[in-house]
Amino acid sequence: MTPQREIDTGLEGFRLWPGALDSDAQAALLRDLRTAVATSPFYRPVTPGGRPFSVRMTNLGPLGWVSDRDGYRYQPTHPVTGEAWPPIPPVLLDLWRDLTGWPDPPDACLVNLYRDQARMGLHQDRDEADLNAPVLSVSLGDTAIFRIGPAAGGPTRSVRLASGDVCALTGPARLARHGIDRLLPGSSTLLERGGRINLTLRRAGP
Ligand code: MD3
Ligand code: FE
Repeated sequence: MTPQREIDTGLEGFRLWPGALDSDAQAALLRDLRTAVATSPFYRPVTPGGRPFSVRMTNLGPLGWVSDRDGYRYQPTHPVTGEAWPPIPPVLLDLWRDLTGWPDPPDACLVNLYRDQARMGLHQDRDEADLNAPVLSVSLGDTAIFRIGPAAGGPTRSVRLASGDVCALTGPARLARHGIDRLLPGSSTLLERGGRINLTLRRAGP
């Protein structure tokens, strides 16, 4: 793996390591994901209002984030198969330990699949029991235009997240408003059919 160089984002608590995963590490992680989705497929959740997300999702780890007519929550099983989520691959547990230094390992990893026009509106992540624990994100595939701004509202900035980039949301950035405006199609050849996968490691449970 290439040495991890952190860049200054100018946004307190938003830490970014461009190219933290080299192309071999990206390909290896993609193989782990293919194994996981064989039993825990991507599906399309709906919002509490009943609108389908444009992003398809699955999860890894003891807990997974789900959304349906009853709301948002973390649960131990896949809502379609009823099975436990597959384990979080060791390489992701190592990244979490090395980059966040958080004393406990993540207990949830949401996996988002973006194809074509998929996007994610501005939101906050606040369904986790301990909102002081960081979130760590790994991007694979086409570059995304990521938008981030203060928790209280106000001006947002846009940041490109490319394949192999890893970012952490810590401290004051943990409750930042953020979303994905769009992809840059054809910017990566990692995924055979194009698109992007984002993995977010979290501490969800108490
Ligand atoms: C800032 N995912 O899964 S990753 C999400 O690319 C989510 O799929 C986006 O937002 C994606 O909730 C963005 C970067 C990211 C992840 C979690 C955050 C930024 C964050 C949590 C708090 C603040
Ligand atoms: Fe989010």
